[in-house]
Amino acid sequence: MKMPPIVSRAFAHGDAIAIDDQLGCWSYRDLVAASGTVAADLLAGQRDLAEARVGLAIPAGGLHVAGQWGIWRAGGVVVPLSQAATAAELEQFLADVRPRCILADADPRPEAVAAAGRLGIPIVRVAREAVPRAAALPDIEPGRRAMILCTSGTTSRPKGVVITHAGLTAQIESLIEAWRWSTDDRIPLFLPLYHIHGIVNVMSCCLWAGGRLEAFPKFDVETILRRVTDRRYTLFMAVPTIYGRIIEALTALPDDARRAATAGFGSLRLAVSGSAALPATVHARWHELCGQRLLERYGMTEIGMALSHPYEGERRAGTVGLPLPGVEIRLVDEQGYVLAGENAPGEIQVRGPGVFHEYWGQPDATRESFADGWFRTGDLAVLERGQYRILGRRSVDIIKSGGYKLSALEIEATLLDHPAIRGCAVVGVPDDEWGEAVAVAAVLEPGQTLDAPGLRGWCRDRLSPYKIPRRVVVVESLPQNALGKTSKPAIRALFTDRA
Ligand code: MCA
Ligand code: AMP
Repeated sequence: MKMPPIVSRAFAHGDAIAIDDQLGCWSYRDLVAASGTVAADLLAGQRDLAEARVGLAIPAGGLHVAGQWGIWRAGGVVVPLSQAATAAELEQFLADVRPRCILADADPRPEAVAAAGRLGIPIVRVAREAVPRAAALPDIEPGRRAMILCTSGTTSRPKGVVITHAGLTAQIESLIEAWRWSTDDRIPLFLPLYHIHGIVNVMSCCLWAGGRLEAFPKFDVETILRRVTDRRYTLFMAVPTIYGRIIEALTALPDDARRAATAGFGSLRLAVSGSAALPATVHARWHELCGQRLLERYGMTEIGMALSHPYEGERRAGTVGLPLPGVEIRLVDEQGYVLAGENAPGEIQVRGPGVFHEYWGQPDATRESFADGWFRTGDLAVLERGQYRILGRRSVDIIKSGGYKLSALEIEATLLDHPAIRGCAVVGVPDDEWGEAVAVAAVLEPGQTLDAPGLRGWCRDRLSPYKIPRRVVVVESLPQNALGKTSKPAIRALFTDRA
């Protein structure tokens, strides 16, 4: 029988501890057994789910993995659901992907229950103490679809990124090799499990290698400082906002506690930053405090990880290194010419077995996102002294905040429903904590007023917390460019000039 490779590897890891979570610890054997029960229940006598989509709304931990592997073993496609999304956001994504059911633990988020209820999608509870069940399981060929992730794009509606089993395997094997994962590795998992960073780089690589994962419901700086001081981990992966918070917390500690905590971080064999640009100041301060150079890497939902500082060698601040194993990179200028050599900026295009399969139900968007078989990332970079440096994004409508990719157009479409707003333009503005913060310039209906706290309150049921505008400016009219379109650079200047 052909199993998803991560599951067949788990058989070999046997009684080794795979996960510590709120429910205790799970051996690899436990995960195999629990995922077999999930698969048997999902199949309910059927031979193969034949790529039916199944939502996954279980917080990080053994039960989440049992759900993910169970869906795969039954022949289904995993659709991880955001743990931060509002019911309206979930409903939009679920209506597009149409899962046959959603796996949840005993206490699903009300937002997921509401969205599923409105669409008539059943919620299936998964429990650790479920009576073990087994079923004949289908062969899982590598080319089959494995996962659909929700991503923001430059259109206002989010898209589903479809990744195959072969794609996931390629992404994982590349990182295992480059970052030297082994059975001795121990890593905390606090990143959300609806993005590649948490799902692949941390969770799947660790379980593939036979390492040990400690799962937390979310990032909490005090808990992490304690655990790192106690030398619980060998590896650490996070977004720049989290490194910024750790530095702030370390700096505020009394001398003795700081020395112990920084020695803990310094003893990690590797600490990786990614999902957004790591400010050079954070890179330098981390080195000053912990005596260690952060490894920065660059990736995207559609391609997995593409570029990385070397494991051994120079980790230059402001750069993201070179292509990872199995990944091909080229830079292309605006006329479509492939750039050779250094110091010529162009769009990053990527080719390799880890690149996604398709945008769910959007063949045109899929076709348009490739040029001669190369995926067009929309990110600009330059090769300088042997390493790539990211320069920014082509589209002003993509915002990166706290490591999350946001669509300015999606946020604008929601804000236009606000009774006081006649027109608006959303931009990302530089922010020390979040990388970029969401800001909106709004034109109001006659006689109306608008302030940031009031708008935040109104947004709470409509947008995930990180999409809610932090800064608001009311304008008479939106500045326009020479073509008569809203000028986003002019709108950004409204905020940066005031800062
Ligand atoms: C939350 N808040 C924000 C933001 N997020 N304010 C401004 N900008 C934001 N982005 C506000 C909330 O509304 C709330 O405000 C307060 O901050 C605390 O919110 P909370 O959700 O508790 O925040 P947190 O738990 O402290 O979260 C910060 C975080 C989190 C840990 C940095 O954002 C995070 O886990 N980010 C990682 C995302 C990630 O993994 N991205 C990978 C995707 P109030 O108190 O007023 O309500 S990218 C990817 O996968 C690609 C492939 C790649 O390259 O990696
Ligand atoms: P997502 O679509 O959520 O996977 O986010 C991918 C985007 O995050 C990329 O297209 C980049 O714009 C950005 N990104 C990821 N890693 C880095 C990095 N190390 N430096 C700068 N930007 C990054």
